[in-house]
Amino acid sequence: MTQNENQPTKTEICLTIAGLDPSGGAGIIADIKTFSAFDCFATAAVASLTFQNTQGVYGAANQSAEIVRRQIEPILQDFKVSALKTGMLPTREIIEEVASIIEEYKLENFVVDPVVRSTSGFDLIDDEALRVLIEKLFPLSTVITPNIPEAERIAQMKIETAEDIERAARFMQSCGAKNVLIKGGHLPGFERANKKRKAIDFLFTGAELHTFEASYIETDATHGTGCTLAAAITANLAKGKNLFEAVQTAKRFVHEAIRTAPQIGKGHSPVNHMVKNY
Ligand code: PXL
Repeated sequence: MTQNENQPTKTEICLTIAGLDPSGGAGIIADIKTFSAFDCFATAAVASLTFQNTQGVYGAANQSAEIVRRQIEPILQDFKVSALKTGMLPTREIIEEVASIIEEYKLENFVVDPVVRSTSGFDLIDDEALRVLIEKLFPLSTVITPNIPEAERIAQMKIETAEDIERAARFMQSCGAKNVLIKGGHLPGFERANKKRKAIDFLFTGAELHTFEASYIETDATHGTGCTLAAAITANLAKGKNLFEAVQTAKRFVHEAIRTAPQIGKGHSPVNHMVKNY
């Protein structure tokens, strides 16, 4: 492409409020790359600076609610943010601040990834903060995106069957979440139609249930898959897709991102956030 072919670009602006994983696989860096992969302009506010790599999370410097607000307000005073997502919000104070900012600025297209624990078992939120996240952020959300362990902790029940998934989703809707996407990737052997393991996600919208299937990829390259899926949904909502289309596109994107993961690091490799052709 010659330089004259470059035209001013029309772009939607997305915001992530989440943890920073300096090793680049999860959190804000995953979100920024994913927004960019969908040609959205990425903005970000750091709720916690984590210390980690592909092998584990070693700690986190949580930010104050004030520091979080001071990052977000100048962005909102300057830009029209078309969609936003939250990831790791470690404290009650941060969650309350984020909820009031969303209300003050009347932000729409809000994806809540209720991040609870890292794959390696590090607690990313305490019980009180989780309770406030449910109470304050679920009612403001367009969709929430728990995986099975997160849904189990939120609904305080064991999830093993399709009925359990539905019960957990209905509970989360009763807490104010309009739409609930439960990611079934952690369910070994669930709904095996033809013996091949599937990664099935369940989207509950009002009274309806949609399922999204992909073949299960046997791999360790799963660092940041949740962040990447939620960011991809956010970008697609920003671009005007409806929730069903946004989830469908995001699911295909993450499947290909896992399949083409760079296989770096000694632990769980990050996925390929900039994957093409999904
Ligand atoms: O995948 C959950 C997650 C989200 N955000 C940050 C993380 C992790 C898991 O480690 O570190 C910043």
